[in-house]
Amino acid sequence: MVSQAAQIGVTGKAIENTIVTLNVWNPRDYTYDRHKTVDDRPFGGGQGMVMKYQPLHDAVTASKVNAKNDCKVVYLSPQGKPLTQALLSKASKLSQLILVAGRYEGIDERFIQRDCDEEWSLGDYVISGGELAALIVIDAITRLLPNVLGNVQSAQEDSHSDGLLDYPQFTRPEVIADNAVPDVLLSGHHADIARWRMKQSVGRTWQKRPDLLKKKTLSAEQERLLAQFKVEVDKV
Ligand code: 9WO
Repeated sequence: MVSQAAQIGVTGKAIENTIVTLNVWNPRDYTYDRHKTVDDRPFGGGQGMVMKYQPLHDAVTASKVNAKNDCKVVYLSPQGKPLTQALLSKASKLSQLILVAGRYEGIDERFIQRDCDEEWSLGDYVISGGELAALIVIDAITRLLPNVLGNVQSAQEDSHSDGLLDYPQFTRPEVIADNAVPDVLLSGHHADIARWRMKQSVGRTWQKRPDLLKKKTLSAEQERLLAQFKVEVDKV
């Protein structure tokens, strides 16, 4: 599923251009019993099954042949550290990243302790397996690699790279029903447009994600624009 989905779009192009290599290891290929068993019943009882240590360990070991020192093993789970653009940016500089996708009700804790360097979470929700989470990480990291996005700047200018949300975007037509594009964007005044966009970015972050603003120190200019934004909100 992961390799097929990754053939599409930006990740597919990056694979074609050998900017990134994607390999998939199936722990089932590292089992030695007739039924290729990767799961077993949990000690202590309870519902469901747990992934066994040995097939996971052997699959990760196999994926590490030829690995350099800057290779990390990351387990994707709801118990992980919340994933941020900063963590992704750091990971994009590694020569190899091994993403472990769990299934069933989880994996033997000793694999996380002994074989994984980090545990990452995409958010506080549960999905049925780690593969979809791995795809998201693969996509988010690939687009940060040099020469993947046409415009070198666009990954840096994204939402979250500076800790702020994006400003609103508009394209043709200029008017939809009674809803017109803000005048400033049609003005051709590049400095005014940049100021308006910065005001929208800090303003929207203040409105929608105040938690992000608390982590950030705004410049004097950004503080001024935010104050202006708040005044304009009050007027509406
Ligand atoms: C399933 C389950 C069923 C009954 C009681 C407790 C249970 N916990 C789980 C569970 O967490 N299963 C996980 C499924 C096992 C590891 C892989 N799975 C997973 C990864 N679900 N969600 C993620 C995930 C990964 C990264 N960011 C957010 C969620």
